[in-house]
This record gives sequence, structure tokens and C-alpha cells, in this order.
Amino acid sequence: MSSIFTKFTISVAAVALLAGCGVRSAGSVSTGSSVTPAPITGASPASEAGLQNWIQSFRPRAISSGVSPATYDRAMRIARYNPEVIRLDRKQAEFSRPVWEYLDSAASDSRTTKGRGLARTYSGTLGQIEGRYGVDRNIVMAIWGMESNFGGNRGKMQIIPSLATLAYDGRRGEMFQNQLIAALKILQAGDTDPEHMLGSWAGAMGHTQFMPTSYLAYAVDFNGDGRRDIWSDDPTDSLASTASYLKRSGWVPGLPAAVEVRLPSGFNYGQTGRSNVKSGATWAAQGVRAVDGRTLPSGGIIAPAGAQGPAFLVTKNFIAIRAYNASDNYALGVAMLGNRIGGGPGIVGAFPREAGALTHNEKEEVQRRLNRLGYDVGEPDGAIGEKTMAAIKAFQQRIGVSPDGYANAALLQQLRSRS
Ligand SMILES: [Ca+2]
Repeated sequence: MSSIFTKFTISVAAVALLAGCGVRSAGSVSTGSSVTPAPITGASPASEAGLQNWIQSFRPRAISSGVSPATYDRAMRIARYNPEVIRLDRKQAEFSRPVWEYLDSAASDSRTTKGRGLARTYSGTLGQIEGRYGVDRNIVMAIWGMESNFGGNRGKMQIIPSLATLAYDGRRGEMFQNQLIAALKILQAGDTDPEHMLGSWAGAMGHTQFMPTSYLAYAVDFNGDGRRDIWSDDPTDSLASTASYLKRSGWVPGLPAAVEVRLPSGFNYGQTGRSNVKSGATWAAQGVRAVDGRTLPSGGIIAPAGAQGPAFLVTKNFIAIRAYNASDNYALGVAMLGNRIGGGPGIVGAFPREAGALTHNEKEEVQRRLNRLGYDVGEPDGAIGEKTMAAIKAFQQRIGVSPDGYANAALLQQLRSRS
């Protein structure tokens, strides 16, 4: 299978060492890097022979985790090394899309129209799911839209070969070994068989892209046919499983996930951040208002494009959506798409589109300069996370500008003139 493998001669002893390394690491909490078969200097682990050897050495671990020998052997019959998943796993996300472009596509007109139509088609099912789990049907629809474009992009790759390759390969080996064991337990429960267990390259399956561990924890058989079938064209079990996931992640019935707000002039942006939760009355007393005039729930305020862009009060239900995918932009995209599918408006406030967004390299430069000024943002990676935002806020406070934590051209200029 692997063209790379054929270029190297790997001795039987080396393969055994490699396999043993994988097994030893499997029980530890180490990162994937320690699973990388370092003993074969210069050689890629990309080899069918290496994978098959690893499968034999991993067998006792799977069995001790509760996978029967029959399940293991039956599933692993279809495991083949897949260089494509390794290529995808290593691909760096170096493009950097402005948040408004992400949200534009998340809650686009076409996706909204499709979602509204399907919400009518599945109205009865969605009502039953909402009745059982208390999760807003429009949010369930939005996750369906975000994860697979309403079932159109569920992924057609067999999960077992993908997960076996990723578990063996090593970069995030431990994580994928756990996912592989979870996938084997799903097969053992009889919900599907290895050939029909399909999904995306990294193991996300079905209409709402459940990883195997999430499936084991949250998937439900809602239509009562005896199988938690998230692979079927019928989305019922997938949608109910998604509602089950959100309910267990703390969903509060009747609470919006995100409410677009207008902030008063002179608002102290040092208060932004989803974790800085205040009651709706406290925000209202500061002059914060919902753009649609509704009473504010309690939550934190985020301004994803800084002081020049729109702001949102985000609640416990925003946090529940983040449990699905730990990204503020994702959760905001789900909330906005759900709002639109339910007949509500999109985002009212204007993003600072004309100002553009920093490139990946410019974001790295922001991080380097913050580090140089003594703010610890860790290894620059061009991804503005919570650590970097906190450092930006501290820097902005120090130089006396509104501490919105947003990395834009003005901030970069301010950093360049001081570092
Ligand atoms: Ca079912």
C-alpha cells in the first residue's frame, strides 16, 4: 500500500520494537509524540506491514478494554494503512479566515433555506426530540447543517482502517487508540458492522459527526428499531443523539445560546469573555441592550471582531454547544444559523470587513512581539486563543486603548512601535 514503505528496509526486530513502543505508550497519558517509532531513524511508520504488526500487538490492550477477540479480529480484517488520513492529519491549517467570513458561510442564505425546508420535513420528529431532551430544535438543525450540510457530507471512509492508521501512526496516537477501542465497542454492540461504519477521515461519523467515544456516551436509538443508527439516511437517531449530547452538556430549555447586544459607548471591553458571567440585570444596568429589545439572560459578552464589530451575550447553552466543538466561532455559528432557521434575523451589527483580518504570519508576529514584551502567550502558532487574547487585553490596558483583546492591524502597529 505504502510507497514510502517500499523505500526502506525494516528488519523484523525493528518492526517488533516499533510495535512494542506503541503498546507501551498506549497505557500512559503521554502525547502522541512518544508513540512515534523513533528507533527507525529516517523511516516513516507509513507501512502496511508495520500496521499489521501493530494490530497484533494492540490486540491484548483492546481485549483488556472489553473488546472481544472475535470483534477485534473481525473488524481488523478490513484495516489497511491509509496514507491519505496521515496526510490530512499532518496538514497544517495555515489559512486564516476572518471571523465574519466563517460566520457568513456558517449561517448562509442557502444553508438557512435548506434548514428551514428540512425543519418542516422533520417537524414531527424534531418536536418529539425537543419534547424528550428540551433542546431547541433549531439548534439541533443548525448542528446538522454545520456538521454535514444536513447529511450531505457525512463522510464515506471506513472508520476502522482510518482509526487504525491514525492510532498506529503516532502523532496523536493515544487519542486515536481510545477512539479505535470505542469504535470496536460500537461494533460489538451490533449497531453497525465494520464495512458500513463510515465517516470522515478522522473518525467523525454520521449526520452530526460523532466521534466514537461521543457515540458511546450519548448516542440514542430514538426511532426504536434497536440500533443507534447514525449512519442511515434517516437522520432521526443522529438528531436525537445530538440533543442527548447537548442535554448532558448542560443545556437549559428555553434559554437562547447567544443574544446579539449593543454595548454602550465607553463600555469597558476588559469585561468581555464568555467566562465573565454576570446577570442580565447587571449588564442592563451598564447600558447593554439586546438588539431585538428582549430581556437579557445571564451570561458573558463576547466581541469576536473586537470593539469595531458586533457583540453577543452568550449563555450556558453557548457553553453546551462548545462541548460539541470547543470553539467560540463554531458555537456562534450554530447559534446564528439556528436563529435564522427558526425565522429570526442574522447578525445585525456590522463587522469591520474593510479593515480586513491579519494573516497567519501577522498573527504569529503579534504573538512573538507579545512574548518579547514579557506577556507569555506560549509558542507562536498564528492561532489567537485565550492566552493570546488575555495578553492582548493586558497590553491594550497598559497603553491605554480599549482592551477588546482583538488582534487587528492597529494592534500589530501598536506592538511594532513598542517591541
Ligand atoms: Ca434506531
